[in-house]
Amino acid sequence: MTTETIYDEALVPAYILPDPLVGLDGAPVKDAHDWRERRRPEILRLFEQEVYGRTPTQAVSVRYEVTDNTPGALGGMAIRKQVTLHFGEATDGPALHLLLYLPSHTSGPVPCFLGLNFSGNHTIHTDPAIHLSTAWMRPNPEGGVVENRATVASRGFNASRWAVERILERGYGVATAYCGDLDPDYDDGFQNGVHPLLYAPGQSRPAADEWGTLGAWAWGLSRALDYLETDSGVEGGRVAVLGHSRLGKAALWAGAQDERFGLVISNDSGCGGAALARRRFGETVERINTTFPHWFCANHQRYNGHEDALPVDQHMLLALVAPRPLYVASAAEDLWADPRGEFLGAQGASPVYRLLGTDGLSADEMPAIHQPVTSRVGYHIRAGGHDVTAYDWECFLDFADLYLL
Ligand code: GTR
Repeated sequence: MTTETIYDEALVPAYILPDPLVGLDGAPVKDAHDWRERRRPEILRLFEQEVYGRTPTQAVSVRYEVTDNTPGALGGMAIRKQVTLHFGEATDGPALHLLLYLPSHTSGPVPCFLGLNFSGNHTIHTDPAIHLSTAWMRPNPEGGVVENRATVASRGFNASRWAVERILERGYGVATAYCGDLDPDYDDGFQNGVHPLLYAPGQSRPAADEWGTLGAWAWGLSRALDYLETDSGVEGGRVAVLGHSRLGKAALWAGAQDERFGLVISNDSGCGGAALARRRFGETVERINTTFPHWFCANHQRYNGHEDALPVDQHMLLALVAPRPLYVASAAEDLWADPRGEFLGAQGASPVYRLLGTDGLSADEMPAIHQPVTSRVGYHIRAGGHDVTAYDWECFLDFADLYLL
C-alpha cells in the first residue's frame, strides 16, 4: 500500500466532483426529460463499465419453493415464510433462501424492508424455526462458524442488527437472505455463486466490465423483489431495499439499477457505497480493490490511486435513485467508512432530485449526532461504531412512514 490512511479532514486532498447534471460531452442537462433519456443512462453505463460491472440481462428460470408458511410465529406477532428461489434448471444449481416476517396484526399487504445478511438468515433472530444455513461462511469463530459452516451457536448472532419485532409492530414486513447464497464472499474467480449461470457459452469468468460480487448481490436483491411482488402479504410497490456496509453498497447498486425499489437505504456503506471516492478518507479505492478484488469489476482496478480519473463519483450513484426517497446513515466512530464523505455523497445527489421537482437533502451542513434530516434525501449520523442499531432502525421506520407511500 502506497499511502497512509487519511483520518484527518485537513489531509483530504482538493478534488473536483464530476457534475451529475453535465454530460460527458460537456452538455448541461436541460430538464427532467434530458436527465431521464440521456444523462441517467450515461451515468448508469459508467458505473457498469468502471465500477460494479454490467449485470447480465438474460432471464434465468426461477422456481419458488415455499418451505415454511407459519402464522403465529414470534409469540403470535408474525407470519413467518421461508421461500427458496432456485435459479436455473439444474437441481443442484444456486438457490437463494429468503426469510420473510409479516405482521399478524394487519390485514392486507404491507410495505416491506428487504436486505441481505452477512452470515445466514438464522443469525438475524433467535427464532429456532429459521432454517440453519448450510452454505459456506467467512471464518467467524465468535459467530459460531466452524470450518466455514454455521452451527447452532450462530443462531441470533446478528439479531441486534435486525429490529424484527419493532419493524412488525410498526406495520412493516422484513425480508432477508444470505449474501453468500448468491456469491460466497471470497475471490474464487467467479466459479461459484450465480455467475456461472449467466456466462455466455464458453465463458469462464466475467469480462473486465462485467459484474463482480457486489453485482451478483444486487442482482439477487432484484430476484428477491420479483418474489415479494408475487406474495399477497407484501405491497410490491412499497419495498425498501437496505443494507449495511458491503451489503449497503449492494443495496445502493440494486436500488440504482432497479427502479421498482420504492426506497433505498444505505447504512455505513462507505467506500464503493455512499462515500465520495475522491476524498480518499478512510478506505480508498486501492485498499478496497486489494482486500476485496472480487467485489467490483476488473476495470475498477484502474482507479487504484487514481480516483480523480473516475468519470463518476458516488454522489452520482445516489443520484440514480432520484426521485425516489433515499436515506443515508453514518456512525460517528466509523471513520473507515468516511461519515462526512457519505453526507457529501447525499448532498451531491441533491441537484438531480431538485431538477426532478422534489427536494434533495435539505441540510447545508452535516447535522449533529442524532439529528436526522428527513428531506426526500435523508441522512443521520449516530454515536458509536460500524453497526446497525435500534436507533438506525427507528430512523429508517420514521423515514419509511414519511416516504414509502
Ligand atoms: C470492511 C470493508 C468495508 C466494509 C466492511 C463491512 O472490511 O473494508 O468496505 O464493507 O468490511 O462490510 O463490514
